[in-house]
Amino acid sequence: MSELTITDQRLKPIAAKVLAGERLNMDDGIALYRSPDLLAVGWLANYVREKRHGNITYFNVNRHINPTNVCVAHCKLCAFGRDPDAPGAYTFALEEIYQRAEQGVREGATEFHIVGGLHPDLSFDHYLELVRGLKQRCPTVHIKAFTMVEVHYFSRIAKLSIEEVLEKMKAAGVDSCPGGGAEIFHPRVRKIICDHKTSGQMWLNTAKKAHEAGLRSNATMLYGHVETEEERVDHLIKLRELQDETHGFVTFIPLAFHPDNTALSHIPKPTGYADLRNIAVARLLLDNFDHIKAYWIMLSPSMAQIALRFGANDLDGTVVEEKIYHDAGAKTSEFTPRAELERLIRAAGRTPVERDTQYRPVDRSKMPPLPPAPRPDLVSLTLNV
Ligand code: V47
Repeated sequence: MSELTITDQRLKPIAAKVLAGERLNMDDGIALYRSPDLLAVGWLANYVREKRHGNITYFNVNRHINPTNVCVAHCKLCAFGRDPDAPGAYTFALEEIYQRAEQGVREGATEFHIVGGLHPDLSFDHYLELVRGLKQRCPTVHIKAFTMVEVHYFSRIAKLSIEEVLEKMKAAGVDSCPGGGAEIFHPRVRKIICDHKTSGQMWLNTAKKAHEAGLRSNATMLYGHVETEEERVDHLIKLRELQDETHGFVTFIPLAFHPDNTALSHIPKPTGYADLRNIAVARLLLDNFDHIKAYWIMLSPSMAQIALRFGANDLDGTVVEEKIYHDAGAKTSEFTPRAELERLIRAAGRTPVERDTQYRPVDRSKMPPLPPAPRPDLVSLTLNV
């Protein structure tokens, strides 16, 4: 590693704590966000990252599936959700989801990442059937499905406790949960960007119950809209406190707000500087999280590559089809092949390791050959509900 050079005197005591492996506090977090010396903040985050993971950078072969964009939440931050009869509203039939999943298997996917809108007319049983059908058809693929917001919504529509919902999800075949819907926990911010959604406290309670039920999950933070630095640090510390209790979080993913086509389109996009700082501060504050993900779809492949020197140790996956960010103006591709992810990681001076969802290395030479013939293009089957 290069030498640490600090031009901002306020960072010196924080650097001493990081080098001694001591926990950072709220004031340290705020100082890291406010420091003009981004390179020193990045150096410290990279120090922690290399201590944990050396040169390794993980990626996976996955497929995102968004079963519906119909959503009752109407979050101002979102460009994806639609009313049932609005132009562009869609709900995939189960058969269409299975076709997409089977195509994913032929492409070598080890994970399905499933997140959708809060549909007013689909029952919890429909989602359980979706998962059961996926598990039956693709038994070796890890199903990472439903955010804490969806879990909370299922409990309301099915009139079941959160614990009962989680047990039924597990029994159907859900293996873990994605980290979406966390946004910023502070009520002031939620009132502006996602007024009708699950509260921050409820998101945390639900994650705690998921971990207690044996489902591990990811965590996210949406930055670059109306939140303050204090509210970001508060969010990270709340995640760290829950992780101390449950050790159920696998990965943290900072998500940059994309304003296009949202009710907050007047807010400018976060800059590259903000992207790198959020990765770095997360790595430094979340001392009990193993992994920090630079989600290339959200950051762009080039910025995600640089983030691998600012604390991130994972790029996420091949993805294939992505709607939430692309509806909000993301200019990235929806798919990056495995070889390109490896090339990006190597070009950043890191060692690529394909992982499964639990971060176990995937050895393709020991796996059965992929099914040969790709199926013809999917026929669009729209469910009228
Ligand atoms: O919860 C929605 C965010 C999230 C916008 O767990 C937006 O591995 C920016 O959580 N601009 C869903 N962000 C995506 C997500 C995720 C992504 C990748 C990996 C994992 C994981 C989880 O996307 C939402 C919300 O925070 N979002 N709209 C927008 N306009």
